[in-house]
Amino acid sequence: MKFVTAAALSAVGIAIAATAIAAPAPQGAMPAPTAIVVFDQPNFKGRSLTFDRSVPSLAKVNFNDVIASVQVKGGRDWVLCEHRNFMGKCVRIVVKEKNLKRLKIDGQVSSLYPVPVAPPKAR
Ligand SMILES: [Ca+2]
Repeated sequence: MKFVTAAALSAVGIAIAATAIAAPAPQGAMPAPTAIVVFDQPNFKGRSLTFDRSVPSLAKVNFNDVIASVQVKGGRDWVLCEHRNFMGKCVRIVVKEKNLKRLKIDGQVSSLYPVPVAPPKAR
């Protein structure tokens, strides 16, 4: 039983640490506004769309598996995921990426969300 207690305490410690990382903003502050511009060509060219909130399915906006470069507007990073509902391989974008081929996720992104927030629940 002592082992179980130690494991439970350890889990609490991890949860507290994760909360501290996910919420660096002052207590009560809203997450900073953010947006991301996505392009279907490298170097911020081609067809583009702008998002200011999570997108569980890029297919719904006719932009599935085409993103080649991205530019973040605002103070929060964004995470791009290979499959819809934030599944599969995911990469974090800081400021911008002129060619997603460098992250090996070009032409594969199907969902995206801004951080720091908990990953949105799948729908
Ligand atoms: Ca995909």
